[in-house]
Amino acid sequence: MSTVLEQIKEQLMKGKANDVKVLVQQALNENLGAADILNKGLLGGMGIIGEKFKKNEVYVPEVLIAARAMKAGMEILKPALAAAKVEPRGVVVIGTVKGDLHDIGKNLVGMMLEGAGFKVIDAGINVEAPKFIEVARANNATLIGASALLTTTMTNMKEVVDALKASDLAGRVKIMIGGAPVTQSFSDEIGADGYAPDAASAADLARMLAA
Ligand code: B1M
Repeated sequence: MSTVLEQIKEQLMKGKANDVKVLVQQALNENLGAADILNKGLLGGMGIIGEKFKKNEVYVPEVLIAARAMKAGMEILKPALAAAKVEPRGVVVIGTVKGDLHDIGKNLVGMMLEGAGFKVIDAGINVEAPKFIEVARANNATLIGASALLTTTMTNMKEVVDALKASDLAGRVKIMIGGAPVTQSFSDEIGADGYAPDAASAADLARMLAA
């Protein structure tokens, strides 16, 4: 792999946003393909951060600064991606369910999904089931990602699953869930398509569900 792509990966993992910007521009000047800069450079670095996060080798702050560096690199890369017609892996609508105002984990999931090549539409916090469906429909989404941090609000995830199944998006859009009190058995019980325990696993799961 080209040295500049390795450097993008390394500086992204260190969260050096300015260096990542300069390196992405350098890679473009060297006529490296936009898809390679994205996949082997930026997403490569975010993927490694995700794996380290799963193994508790890095923590939330490191993931946040790496994601910030990725965004900085994306700003430079976006026009070249558009020109090369590199499409996102899919569109994911994320939100925290009705009654729940916690958004730190949801935002982290959004960043890891972007780091995995998805376009992320953030529906926000306290999102009612019909709004998830509306936003998914309006954005031609591939996936819905619902987050809950309270035992009293995780039950509202079933409303989102049921609303999706009753809608015209049934069978076309999948739903994954997560958040501290959520488990795989709860996901099975309410009929979601998948559960992820952390943000990096959410990106893996999204890749699988969107394949
Ligand atoms: Co709240 N709160 N809180 N709170 N709060 C908890 C969750 C609680 C465990 C604290 C406690 O009592 N020990 C407790 C819940 C108890 C329960 O239900 N079992 C609690 C409570 C009770 C409350 C209030 C009811 C308190 C009150 O007012 N009496 C109230 C509820 C408000 C509401 O939502 N309606 C409340 C309010 C708040 C603040 C506003 C003060 C603030 C939120 C600020 C914000 O989010 N902007 C807050 C905070 C910060 C917490 C704690 C301290 C931290 C949560 C957090 O951000 N963690 C939390 C205690 C704790 O966890 N130590 C607590 C870091 C974050 C990175 O982790 O969100 O778990 P997490 O996300 C992880 C995974 O869960 C997963 O990936 C993330 C990254 O790896 N994940 C997904 C999350 N969403 C996913 C979606 C996926 C896949 C994976 O797919 C779509």
